[in-house]
Amino acid sequence: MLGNRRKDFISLNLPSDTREFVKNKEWQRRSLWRVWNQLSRFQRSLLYVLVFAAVLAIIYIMLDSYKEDKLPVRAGNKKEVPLSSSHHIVTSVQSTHARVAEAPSSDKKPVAGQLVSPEEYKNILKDETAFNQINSPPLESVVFPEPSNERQLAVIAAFKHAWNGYKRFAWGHDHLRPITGAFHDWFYLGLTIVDGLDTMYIMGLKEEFAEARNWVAENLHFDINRDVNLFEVTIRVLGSLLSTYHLSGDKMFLDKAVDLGTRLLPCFSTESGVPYSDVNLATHKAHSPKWSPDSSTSEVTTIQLEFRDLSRSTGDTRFEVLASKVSQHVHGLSKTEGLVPIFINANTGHFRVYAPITLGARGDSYYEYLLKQWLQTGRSIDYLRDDYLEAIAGVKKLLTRRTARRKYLFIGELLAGGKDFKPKMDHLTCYLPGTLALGVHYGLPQDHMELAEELLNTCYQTYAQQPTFLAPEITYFNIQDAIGNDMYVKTNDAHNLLRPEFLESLWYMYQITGNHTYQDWGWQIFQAFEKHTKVKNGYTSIGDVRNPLNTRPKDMMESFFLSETLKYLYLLFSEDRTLLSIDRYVLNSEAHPLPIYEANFKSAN
Ligand code: DMJ
Repeated sequence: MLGNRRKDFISLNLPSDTREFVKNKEWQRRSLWRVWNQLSRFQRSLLYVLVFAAVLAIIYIMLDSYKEDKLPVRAGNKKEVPLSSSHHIVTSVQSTHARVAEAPSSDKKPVAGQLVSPEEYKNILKDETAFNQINSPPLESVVFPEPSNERQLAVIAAFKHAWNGYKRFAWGHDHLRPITGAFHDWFYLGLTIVDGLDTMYIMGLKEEFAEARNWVAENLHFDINRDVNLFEVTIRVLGSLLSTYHLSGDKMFLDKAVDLGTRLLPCFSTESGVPYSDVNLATHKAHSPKWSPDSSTSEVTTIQLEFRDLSRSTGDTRFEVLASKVSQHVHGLSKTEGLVPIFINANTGHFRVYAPITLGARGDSYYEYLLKQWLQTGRSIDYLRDDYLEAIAGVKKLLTRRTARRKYLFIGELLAGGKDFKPKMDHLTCYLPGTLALGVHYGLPQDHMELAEELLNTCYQTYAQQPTFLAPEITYFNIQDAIGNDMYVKTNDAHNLLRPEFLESLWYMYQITGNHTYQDWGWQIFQAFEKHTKVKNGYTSIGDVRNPLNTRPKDMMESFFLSETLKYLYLLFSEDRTLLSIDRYVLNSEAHPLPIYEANFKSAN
């Protein structure tokens, strides 16, 4: 009898989670079947019609809400507005803006796994109407003042030194190997040229900018049969192309950005709308990382500034719609006091619950883009600000501790789903003081500034306590022994990759407070780079910040050294604190400035 039941059940071909239910209620089903058989032909036809009408109604409602999301965007007009200082800068003021694609407040929480169905995704990709209408008005170019002091000139000299080495040994390749005079490729996109574009523009390096511009126009092609990482290519390449378009007014950069952005869209063809981490730019095949079924949380939530700007610069809403849905989706997931695990599955849309919680690698810029998206959209999307505030409260409550001796405040990590605290801080986490200060500048709680100042000091100590005056990649903190050192570094964590995060924070703090100490700290670090990382043909990452006599050079100059590290130093040393004003621009995670849009968008339609 049981065997027969199983057979019946299989022939119905129901999903497995329904089986138990069916087994228990089978007698009801059989009687339903009897009732159905007893219906007249007319009655059955009537039922068919009713079901069909209900399906049609559902499809109609879905299409309607889809159209709502895809109201066309009008590209904005730019106008030149004089600043109080000696230079003029083109503002980001837009006369018309994209309708904000997100839910306006947190009460519209999305359901995990249902944001962009494969069908909806296909429809979004098929809709090229807006795409064909790209007709951005020409922008006027932004004019930056000449460098005004010795420190800025020294940074320019450093940029030229790095650029010359790159030109000589690695032109057209992603990275320079400055010691062996060789190159390194990662995505085969000339990363150092592209990532450095807006830095050259801001520094006024006209000749270098012209040669880079020519290379981009002639040689930067995206039809390459290679897998690239969605996040890295978005922040480094898409971000820089858009930023350089806004600063220079040269539409060639926007055209390249459109080509790239379109090739990245297949990443979103997942069940949940959370993107895959990688995509082949030529075949358009997207997939999870080779080493894991999951995407990194910070990666899927650190593409929104760029995708939104691409939509608003072109009138093609697809980019903003797809990227914004990821933020909405993550907003709807449950968190630990606003803090997120560092892995998320693109198919299920769920976090890997027992993954670590950290503001370092794979977690960092999730928090950064909550605030920056809120700013980019003219502070109009409440849930982004609210999630940011909740997360910072969570950081204070669960992640901050003080060292045993000098009571330095630091941010640690939570392991095992929040159970274990690890007193370890990545250098990457040193972006946070700057982000906190930026939020305070825009009216967020003053106690965030106190947290920012304390963390900034701890980050400074991670540099100052090393004999090279350079911070390691990871620092551990002593929270138990009041006699021992406050900080220690493990051999495997002792490298310095020429990273920018602490300098980034110094720049925000200087722009906001005007405190010259931050400039002096930046100068000390610049000198340490000069002393320990400068080599004949550029600057190199080093393997050990603890030993000035043997720093173990790694023979690698990453593109972010030109894009971020030298840019933040140059801006930090400016006498004009608003050389690149945080009231007009929001900088992406790779230091590429993008315009801030007005909140009160009114659709022209
Ligand atoms: C950069 O590519 C970006 O700043 C990213 O957000 C983090 N890592 C590097 C710099 O350290």
